[in-house]
Amino acid sequence: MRWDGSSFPEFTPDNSSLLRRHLSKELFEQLKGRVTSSGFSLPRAIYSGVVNQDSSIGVYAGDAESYLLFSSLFDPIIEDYHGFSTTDTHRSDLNPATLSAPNPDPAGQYILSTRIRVGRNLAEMPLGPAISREQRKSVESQVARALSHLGGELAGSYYPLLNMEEAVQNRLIDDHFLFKTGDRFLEAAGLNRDWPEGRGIFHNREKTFLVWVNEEDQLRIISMQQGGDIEAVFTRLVTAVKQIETTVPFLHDPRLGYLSSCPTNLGTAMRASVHICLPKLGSDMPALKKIADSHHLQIRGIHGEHSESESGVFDISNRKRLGISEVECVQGMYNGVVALINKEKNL
Ligand code: ADP
Ligand code: CIR
Repeated sequence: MRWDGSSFPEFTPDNSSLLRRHLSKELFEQLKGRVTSSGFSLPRAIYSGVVNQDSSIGVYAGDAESYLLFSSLFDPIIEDYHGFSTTDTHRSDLNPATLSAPNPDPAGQYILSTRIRVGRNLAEMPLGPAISREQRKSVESQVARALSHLGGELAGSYYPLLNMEEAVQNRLIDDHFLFKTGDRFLEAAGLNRDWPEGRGIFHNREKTFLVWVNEEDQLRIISMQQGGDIEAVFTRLVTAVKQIETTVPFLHDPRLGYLSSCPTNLGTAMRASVHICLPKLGSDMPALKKIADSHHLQIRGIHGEHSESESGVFDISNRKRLGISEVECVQGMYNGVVALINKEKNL
């Protein structure tokens, strides 16, 4: 499907995106002529959701100003997704001491691996959908330089996608370390322009600390390891994020927290997940969904967003990221995972 952006888009009857729910014809007409200082417009913000009618959200911001200029669309979407209203203020807690998440599966029967990531973007830069080629290259070099100063367990190397052998790239993707190529939602959002230039991955020797550069957000800072030691994964992430922020100032808003290109990632920009094997519960999806919903958890497939589960293994993570602290994101995921394991044991 193509759309030239000049008139209110058509939505298919089965479209269940937040874009469709919150964009009226009147609102479209009111906002369509506005342009931010980096040249971003409403048609560009919603293009991904218009050409991908199976989008769950369907909008992207091009810069910090997008969240203000198009707030009459973004605010209701943000409230719908995160339960965060225009009078709420985001809060942060990156103190591992306030997290209580002892390994819920010390025998290693259910949890295959734990991963916690945050998205970050650079202050004074447009977000990915509106960034220029030169700005993107500048982000890459600033981030690669900052990461080269990390020491101890976090020390590693930066690997640009541009020079990477295809076999190496595919192996990293299959092993859950690297982002995929050619995501159609990102493509339509303008996030894949000039691909693969400016993109890359940094990781330490053990691949327990990784940074994606210039994918959906300029940085995705990731801590991951085998098994269910959630506290260790969180502690490593916090140590890294604090160190990186001393050299690379991040784009941050007093009300919305860390700013991201997708409104689902505002605030903490944190997704804390486990890959968990639930063969019995997983064969009764309504029952699994019911427990997940009661803990505000999202269920993804084994290769991330828009992928399927395989062999009873699910990716279970916090759904909300804004209006709750980082510790609350992880604590919520932990509490839900404990409930899921208990249910699986009793089946
Ligand atoms: P993101 O989490 O960055 O929003 P995705 O959902 O696409 O993006 O996931 C990115 C990659 O991380 C995928 O390969 C996915 O399988 C992997 N992943 C997510 N959670 C875990 C986990 N707990 N253990 C191992 N890999 C994981
Ligand atoms: C959609 O609307 O389905 C896609 N644009 C992805 C939405 C979820 N956002 C995300 O993973 N950052």
